[in-house]
Amino acid sequence: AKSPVRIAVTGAAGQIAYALVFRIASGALLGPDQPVILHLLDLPQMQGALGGVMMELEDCAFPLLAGMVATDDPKVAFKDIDIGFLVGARPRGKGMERKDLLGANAEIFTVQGRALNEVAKRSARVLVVGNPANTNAYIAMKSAPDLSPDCFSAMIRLDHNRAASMLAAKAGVNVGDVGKLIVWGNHSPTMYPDYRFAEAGGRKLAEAINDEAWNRDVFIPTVGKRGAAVIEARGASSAASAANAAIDQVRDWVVGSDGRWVSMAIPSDGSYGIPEGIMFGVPVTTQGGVVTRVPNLAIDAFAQSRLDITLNELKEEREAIAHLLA
Ligand code: NAX
Repeated sequence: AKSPVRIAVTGAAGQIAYALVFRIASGALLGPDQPVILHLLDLPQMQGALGGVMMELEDCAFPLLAGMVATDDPKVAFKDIDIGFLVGARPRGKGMERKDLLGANAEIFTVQGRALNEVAKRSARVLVVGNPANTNAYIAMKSAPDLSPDCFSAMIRLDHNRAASMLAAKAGVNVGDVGKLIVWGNHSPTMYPDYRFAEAGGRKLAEAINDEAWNRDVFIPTVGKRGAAVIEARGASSAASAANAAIDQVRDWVVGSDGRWVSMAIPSDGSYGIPEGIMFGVPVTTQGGVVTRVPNLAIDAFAQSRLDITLNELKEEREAIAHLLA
């Protein structure tokens, strides 16, 4: 039998984690023959609720669940982990400005980055889901100088999946057949869902749709505001779809995308004019844990203007937290 993989989930008593940990334990992440040990981190005042989640995990009698650790200490949570889902974050409170939100989260992700640096496996793969996800991932990466920057990514897969569904519906194709779709940039309404290269069944979707006004006035803003639309309808933010996207992104990362393009926010290598280090959603293929950008795609004037908008936002976020990293 395979030896267990250690997987940390932070914010483990929260609503995304509630949709995530059961799927991890069932084998949806790493397959039906890979045992897992869950390391569950949440704040001290949430340990009671976390205990309830663990009771339910036990009550599922998952054959693959080889152990659980519950803690409020990041150094315990990240000890020897292979995979980390950093879901817990400080939500925006009443009257809190963007700057305050960035600052509060910078504190959390500095502490967690340092803990990862100290105790995680050197091969660890860490996905940041907690918002502002790209900048939180950037902070964790910068706080973990002994880990390769390649150990870190931020979640843009939910945006990618939202875009794929909307595109499939518009083009009248099965969503599973949509390939070569990209979501560029920040996980925020500035993101740029780009279907210029997208295909389904050998057909170019941009040719099938051929409607620039729909792209500009419907598709891009609807994907960008989908999170808000879910909150409006459900009275709570996306949880099951967020957990599903986290599974998709990490599964593709560690197991491989089998030649498919997927979108991941990863530290820039300078390509596409994105300054080095910025966590930016780009098209990638993955194999054996290695992420390879899809290179040299043509960027026309419209695409460039969209890239600039989301890049400028990420530069501003980096600027706002720079003093906290020194
Ligand atoms: P919840 O408020 O339900 O859960 C968050 C949990 O994190 C709570 O149990 C809280 O106690 C815990 N927590 C807070 N600070 C912590 C810390 N320092 N260490 C450990 N745990 C801590 O939020 P939920 O709906 O689960 O969302 C979690 C995060 O995901 C939020 O930041 C949210 O904005 C973000 N999202 C990101 C998405 C993405 O695509 N990147 C989409 C979905 C989601 O909005």
